[in-house]
Amino acid sequence: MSKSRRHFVMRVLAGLAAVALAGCDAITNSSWGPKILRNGERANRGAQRSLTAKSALAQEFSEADLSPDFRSNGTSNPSDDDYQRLAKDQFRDWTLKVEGLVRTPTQVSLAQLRTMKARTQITRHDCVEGWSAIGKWTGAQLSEVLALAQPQPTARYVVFHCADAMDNDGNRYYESIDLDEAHHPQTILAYELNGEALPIKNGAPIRVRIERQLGYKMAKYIMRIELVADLKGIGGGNGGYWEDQGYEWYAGI
Ligand SMILES: Nc1nc2c(c(=O)[nH]1)N[C@H]1C(S)=C(S)[C@@H](COP(=O)(O)O)O[C@H]1N2
Ligand SMILES: [Mo]
Repeated sequence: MSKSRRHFVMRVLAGLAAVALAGCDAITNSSWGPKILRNGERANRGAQRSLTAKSALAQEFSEADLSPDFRSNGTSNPSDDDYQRLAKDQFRDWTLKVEGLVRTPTQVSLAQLRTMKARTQITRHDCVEGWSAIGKWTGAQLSEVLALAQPQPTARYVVFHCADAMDNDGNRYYESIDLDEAHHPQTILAYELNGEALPIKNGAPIRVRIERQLGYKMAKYIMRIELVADLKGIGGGNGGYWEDQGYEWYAGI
């Protein structure tokens, strides 16, 4: 089975489980594929948001639980020239741009990010392809970075634009979350994994951690953060690279 097919089947199964859990009768409509994924997503998001406080923390683990190796999945080294140039100097010339619906478009270097309020958390990463790993992540809280740029009142979503091209048309990996998720204390721009600089295979110089959602939300190789009112104008319009292939936008665990 191809990778995207396997990913897709796993999401269908998760969507069905969510529908069943919520006791929803969407299945009797015998819808299938992306439509049932969206039904599952609504039930899943609704159930999750009503059962848990907006600020509920994802489970955190201890050092003894760490996986011996945190594997890489998806892109493991973006071949794009601009990325390779930055990587050569340990990302000294990399800056994270924060723009879109903000009062103060901002750029921060890796050194600046490292001086900001940091959080360390040991969490489990679940990939829809059927593997999990526990890692210790350190990074700046996304809320702090957003505060520098001051989102405008019309901003509703935070979009992460990544360095890695996913096809020959130059479409790059991207992901998005809403502002609630962006302000969650465990939502961090991680620059360390297990106490070391984040390796290229896991998203150097930074990748986002969104601990209550599935692995594909955790964008690696982030170059630019854009605040928007609507996801329709970005990529295929569904809020993420995998979402544009039919996966759920709200990928709650
Ligand atoms: N830029 C980018 N981010 C990405 C991906 C990718 O291919 N490119 N893959 C996603 C998927 S499906 C998973 S499971 C995780 C894998 O993270 P890891 O490589 O640190 O294991 O990254 C996510 N973020
Ligand atoms: Mo994944």
